[in-house]
Amino acid sequence: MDKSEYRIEYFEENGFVRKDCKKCGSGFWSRDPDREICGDAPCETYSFIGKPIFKEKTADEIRESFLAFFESHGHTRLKRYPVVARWRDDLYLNIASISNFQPFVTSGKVPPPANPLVISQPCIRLEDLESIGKSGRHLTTFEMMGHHAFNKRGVEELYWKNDTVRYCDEYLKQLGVDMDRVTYKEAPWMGGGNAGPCLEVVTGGLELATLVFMDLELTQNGGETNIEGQWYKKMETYIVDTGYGLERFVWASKGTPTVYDAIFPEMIHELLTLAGREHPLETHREQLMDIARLSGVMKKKEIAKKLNMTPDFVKTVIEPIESVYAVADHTRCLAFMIADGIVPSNAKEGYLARLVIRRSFRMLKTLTIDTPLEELVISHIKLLHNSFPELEQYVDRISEILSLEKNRYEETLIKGERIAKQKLKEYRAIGKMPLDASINIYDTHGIPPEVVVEIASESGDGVAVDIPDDFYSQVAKMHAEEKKGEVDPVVVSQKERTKTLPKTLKLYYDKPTETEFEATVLDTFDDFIVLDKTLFYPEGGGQPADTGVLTTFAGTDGTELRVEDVLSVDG
Ligand code: A5A
Repeated sequence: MDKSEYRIEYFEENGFVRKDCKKCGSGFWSRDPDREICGDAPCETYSFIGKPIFKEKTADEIRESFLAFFESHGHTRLKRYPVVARWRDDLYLNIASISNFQPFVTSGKVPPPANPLVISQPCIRLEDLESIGKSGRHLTTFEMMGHHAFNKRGVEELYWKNDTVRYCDEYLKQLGVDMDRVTYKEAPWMGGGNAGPCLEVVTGGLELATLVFMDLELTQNGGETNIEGQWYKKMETYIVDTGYGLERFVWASKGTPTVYDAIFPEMIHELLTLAGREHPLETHREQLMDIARLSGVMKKKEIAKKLNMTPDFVKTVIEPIESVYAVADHTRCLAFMIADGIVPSNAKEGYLARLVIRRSFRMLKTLTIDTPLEELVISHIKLLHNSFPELEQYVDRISEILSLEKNRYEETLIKGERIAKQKLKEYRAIGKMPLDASINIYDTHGIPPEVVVEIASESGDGVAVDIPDDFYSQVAKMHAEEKKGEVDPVVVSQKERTKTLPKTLKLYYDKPTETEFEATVLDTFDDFIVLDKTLFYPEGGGQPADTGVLTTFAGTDGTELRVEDVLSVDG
């Protein structure tokens, strides 16, 4: 990206200097003429741990100060959108405030709901799933505070780089941030067929926000700008897309060892009490603070080496608190996911919810906590009372879904043992089970790789199971990226299985008001039942599936099965 993209009047008028970072080489802007590194991790360690960047603020205070600041500068405040991105063909979860307006507002086809606007949008990102609890800064669920301006050349031109940087500077100043220690790092941005220059706003080693100036679109045959081998051209629209990480601001204001300690200390306390443990902040305060300062710069293994931590210390002090942090995070994620309408399943966003649920079950087990997950999620919802009172409406749904999921999970583990043993036998000759086999076992049968490893070591067959550290991030990424509607492995196996069956007769068109019917079961597999006819309306056209109950006939044992999801597979 051309350097001239970052020649912004505001920088020149306010005494900023441009430098290239001595460590990573990135260009950055700073008020401090002596600064030599960009200030971002991993070039700089966290300097705010134990030494907050500005006066302590709660999440509610930060959110309100941000929304009010931009309101006072002519922006309209919008309510949050759901965390499930139902309006997108390419995403299941809402990953950024700008996602709310993609693709039709950003492409200029539909006018924005207000312009300019400001919002604090709860987002969910699962690609860092394994880092949650460990990195100290990643959350699955976080609020992205964003102000957006949708400009159209010659039609409506509101503001661009200069005002965006000025707003950022003024907002940080208002919070009491030491402005000599703030750097704006040049970091070209691209995603979803668009691109543009971007500034990362960094202080004390922490990236607080990114300011994206989206004005390029991908072209097939040459263009004006080449970024990483792809050609882009200027769009008719040019969009201010900013993202300020709410939780990171709260963390910076508290200087706690992790963002988790800053955001949900009550939840952490509750989990530690249930696990009969103490927070290492009480037992090993200095060590924890030292680890925290290095955690932006190094991996855990390197920190352990540098600080001479014994394997026993890591196992008995660090790993348990990391699991506590992760469960506290996951309960917040599940509150939003289920309240916003996701039902755990083997496909689409339901798959992603199940991933988070099962990861929580496993960590609760290692922490020896038997409190049902639903109770913990409900505790977290109570903590969110001021910010998100709407979540409270869904506690019954959450209880029902999560207790069912627990039963399912236990059944899967029992069934899993048999399946895993069978699969391991197939690999006895080569002595190793490859990664795609583990992914396949997880995807089609829901059996976690840890369970396969356990069974492999018990069976004495000598089959090594290859599980990378980021197994769950990989599967989450795979599922989040697979385009909606595009065939995934689960759908392929369903199609294969149902190929020889007759099409199900759709009773709901002729009898739209009826709610009871009789049918014959043609096949069952995994969690699915195939019927010869049905009143259950399947998911489609953005509408969720019907739910209900199937009861076996009189004369049999009258078993009741709950129908949670309905899919139509080739009719
Ligand atoms: N659309 C652009 C603005 C965007 O999404 N930028 S971003 O990916 O950099 O995110 C903006 C800000 O959100 C980050 O600077 C960070 O403060 C916060 N953020 C991003 N991912 C996060 C995560 N997993 N946990 C906590 N905060 C996160």
